[in-house]
Amino acid sequence: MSDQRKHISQLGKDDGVALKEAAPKLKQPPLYKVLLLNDDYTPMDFVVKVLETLFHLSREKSTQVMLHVHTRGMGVCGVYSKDVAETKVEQTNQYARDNNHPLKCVMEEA
Ligand code: TYC
Repeated sequence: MSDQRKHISQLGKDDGVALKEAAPKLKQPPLYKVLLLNDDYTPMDFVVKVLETLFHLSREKSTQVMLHVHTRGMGVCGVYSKDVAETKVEQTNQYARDNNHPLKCVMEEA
């Protein structure tokens, strides 16, 4: 019998071999921390404005995050999906460049 004929004769038959169903691969998409880096030149009030306008933090929380970055070297502005994090980083770095400040924003997987 040809190979093709054998396949056709098997159609719809149960040969007694139990096939375990593959476990569903349902991982949550990764989240990303958006981080501000400290530098010696960007004015504190500019950093606070960035946090208020681009990250929608209150004045109090923005001041707290800015001071954390100032004293510790870096700090988290927020945690987002990859697309949103990429946009926040780009907006922040562009806004800093437009205003001639060396402020840098980066992202890392949470
Ligand atoms: N270190 C800056 C200063 O003394 C202030 C600053 C804070 C800069 C946070 C960047 O991400 C930053 N003017």
